[in-house]
Amino acid sequence: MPRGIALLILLFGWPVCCLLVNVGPASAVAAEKKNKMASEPASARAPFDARQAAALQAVWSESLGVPVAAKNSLGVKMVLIPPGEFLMGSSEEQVAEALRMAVELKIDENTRKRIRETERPQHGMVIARPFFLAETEVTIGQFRQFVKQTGYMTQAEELGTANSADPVKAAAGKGNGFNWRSPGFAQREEAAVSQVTWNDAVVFCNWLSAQEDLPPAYQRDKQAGWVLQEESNGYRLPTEAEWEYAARAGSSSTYPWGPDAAPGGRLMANTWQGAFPHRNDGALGWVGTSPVGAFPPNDFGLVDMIGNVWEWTTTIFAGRHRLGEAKRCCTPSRGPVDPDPAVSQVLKGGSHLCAPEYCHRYRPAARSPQSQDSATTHIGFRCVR
Ligand SMILES: [Ca+2]
Repeated sequence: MPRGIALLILLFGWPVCCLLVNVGPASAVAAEKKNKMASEPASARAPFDARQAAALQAVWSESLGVPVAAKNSLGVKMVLIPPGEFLMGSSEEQVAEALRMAVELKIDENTRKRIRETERPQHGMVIARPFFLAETEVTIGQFRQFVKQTGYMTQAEELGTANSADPVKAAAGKGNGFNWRSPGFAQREEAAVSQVTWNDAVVFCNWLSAQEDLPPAYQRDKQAGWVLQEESNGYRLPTEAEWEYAARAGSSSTYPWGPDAAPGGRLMANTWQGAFPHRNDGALGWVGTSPVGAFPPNDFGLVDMIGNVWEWTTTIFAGRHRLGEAKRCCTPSRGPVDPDPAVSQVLKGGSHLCAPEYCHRYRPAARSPQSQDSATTHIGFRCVR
């Protein structure tokens, strides 16, 4: 018996493993399907714990014949995320709790409205196939390699402006010269890159694909701009569903690590510490972005999914979760695509600028709209393939 299957039996019992030998009708197509099902491990079904997450990764790793985590050409560790089902969005209880907290902390009505509306309704989501997600956000050092090789200029560099690192001065951000090299605070090569637009992120993903002779995930169309190539296995930005599923890593709690933001006082993510926006004590001493991996990993082994920088996704923002759309997610929906101020992409995860009394968004269910041409100190990205 393969070691992975034995692990599944140990953790989930025989009923789950019986799915591995499901029998279908006796036609050629059904036989092929049967063989596929017989050879594929069972999908994950949230909630599951750290031990189960590791076992699922191990059994899928064995089935696919690839490591659970392996470095790519850029030295980025790509982590195998097994397919599975989970509840996406916030439960009614979690929304009520977030709103109770919002009232207590006197959070503005706009933020309350977002919590009240955008994370609902909670709904089942199926991630139909395994994928590989970068362990970390793209770092300054990695982005520098891309720029060095291509001579690429980010949109903020071309415009000569980006948002200010100081939230108090953010409104006066025109012509400030901030960009990924100089976001407005000191940063190390291992820090998450920021001040990059959705467009910059797409170009980076295509470059990374080219490094590995993979077809580009985005192709430029004169009318439509960047168009996602669904059949490509190149690097791209994750869908919102992929991102949330990977960030939860089996957890159904408010935070991936449990119900409390800082269990026992332990900081779990790079979020604003202090009285926003006038005093920032820095999370673990990091003011602004932190080096990736400075905070504990989640149960899939991913770091900084919550906090540090918000992360671009390939999903277009809608005010509520659209239940009418196909539930079997993984392949992103087609489109949008050029940097268009009128189109907002979903951001996930919250950032170093997120304080409880300001946004309370460093939760996997939280989502924020951002126009494709925005470059700010608190938005970055990671790639998937
Ligand atoms: Ca992040």
